[in-house]
Amino acid sequence: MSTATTTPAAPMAGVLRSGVELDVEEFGPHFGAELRGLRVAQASDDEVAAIRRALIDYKVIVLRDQHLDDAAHIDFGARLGELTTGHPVWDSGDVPDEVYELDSADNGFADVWHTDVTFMARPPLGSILRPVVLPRNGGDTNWADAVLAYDSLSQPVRELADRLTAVHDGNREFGYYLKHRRGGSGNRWDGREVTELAPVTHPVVRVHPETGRRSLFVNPGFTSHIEGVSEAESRGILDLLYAHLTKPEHIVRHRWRPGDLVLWDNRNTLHYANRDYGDNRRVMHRITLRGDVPVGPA
Ligand SMILES: O=C(O)CCC(=O)C(=O)O
Ligand SMILES: [Fe+2]
Repeated sequence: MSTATTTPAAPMAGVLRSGVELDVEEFGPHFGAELRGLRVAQASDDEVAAIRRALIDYKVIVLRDQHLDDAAHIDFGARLGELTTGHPVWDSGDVPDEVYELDSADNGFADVWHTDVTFMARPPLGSILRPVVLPRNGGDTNWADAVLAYDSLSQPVRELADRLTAVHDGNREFGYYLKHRRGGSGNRWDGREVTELAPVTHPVVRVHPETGRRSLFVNPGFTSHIEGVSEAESRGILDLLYAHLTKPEHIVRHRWRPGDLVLWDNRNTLHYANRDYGDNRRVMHRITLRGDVPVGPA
């Protein structure tokens, strides 16, 4: 059974959110939207609340022509929630503590499907990303809707997934870096300095704390294995879920322009940045909102 839609993006002017009339262009029925006519740097409290509501409704929100700097990026983020440090272990250098910089010239790529920082007990609620240097072309970012992916599984597989837990391990990606480039002292995360990356366990199906909707909460970037099954079973289950999550009809793709700002709900999406721009440079700045401990179905 497919949940695919071939409807072209349709403008849906005048969607009422938190008392504010938003000019919304939906990318799909429940996933992805551009909000038009907003200036986040000058947004009223009602507009900020409406943007946050739209983030819950659409999971990925695009705002064009914002042209923020780090300070304005951080100010806007802080109006949406509590900010974390940029990353638990990565040192982004000459940027504010809240900013995580991905610079292609410093091996900063995100060309593996992942959900941000799921290797910590409390992964971020959401992320807010803006381009600083864009390649001439290429470098689009893709997001996958993990709610739609859960809902479009067959019932027996949903029921299997509901009962599973998985280990997420940041050592594979950042362990060497933490030990050897940071001398074992990373950044502060969740009130503590990160000195090691102990693997954490999360439910394979996450219940969204605000909507109650279930989503698949595993990702190729950080999930190491499913607990309580054989290695071969774990590999097979994860491969099945990853292939399903990344079906084209579960994905929106964003072509960046200078001035863009994209927000995503990090509790029920995955993302992937295309590495298709040769030797051109691409620099992105991200901030993240503090999240909670993922909860599975009862
Ligand atoms: O560079 C991108 O488009 C996405 C990078 C990324 O994974 C992130 O900011 O969390
Ligand atoms: Fe990411």
